[in-house]
Amino acid sequence: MFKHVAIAAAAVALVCGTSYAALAADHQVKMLNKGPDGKMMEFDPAFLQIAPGDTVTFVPTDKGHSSDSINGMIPDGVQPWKGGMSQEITVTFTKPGVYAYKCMPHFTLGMVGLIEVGSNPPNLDAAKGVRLPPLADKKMKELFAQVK
Ligand SMILES: [Cu+2]
Repeated sequence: MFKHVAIAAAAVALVCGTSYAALAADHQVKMLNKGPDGKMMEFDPAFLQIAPGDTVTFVPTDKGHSSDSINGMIPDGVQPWKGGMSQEITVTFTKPGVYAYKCMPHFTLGMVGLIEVGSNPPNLDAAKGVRLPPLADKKMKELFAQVK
């Protein structure tokens, strides 16, 4: 999966040229046993707003976590990602919208995150309509509140 994502990112860089690649930023999200606010099992930062073309690298600062997109909570036509346990994964985001993701083993403990690509995400209502486990739902509502 990581290999596939890397190839997609290379293809984007090739199509758009070096000037575009130079503008794109990489953002890091740490996967932690204990978040900055003291809560257990968190992505840090759990909410990110980025520009189309930017990448996000999920860093296994602590082991035993993963980053997987949540079905129905990414824009239509976008390829889902599944990072694998304790693996670093870099995902390129080209299409505007919201992208929600989870840590597979800690989904029910509320270990979820949200990335907003661009602004006024067209799939916001669709993403908000997806049912999540109670703790994940609570956290996701906090994250949705930060969408511009
Ligand atoms: Cu986790």
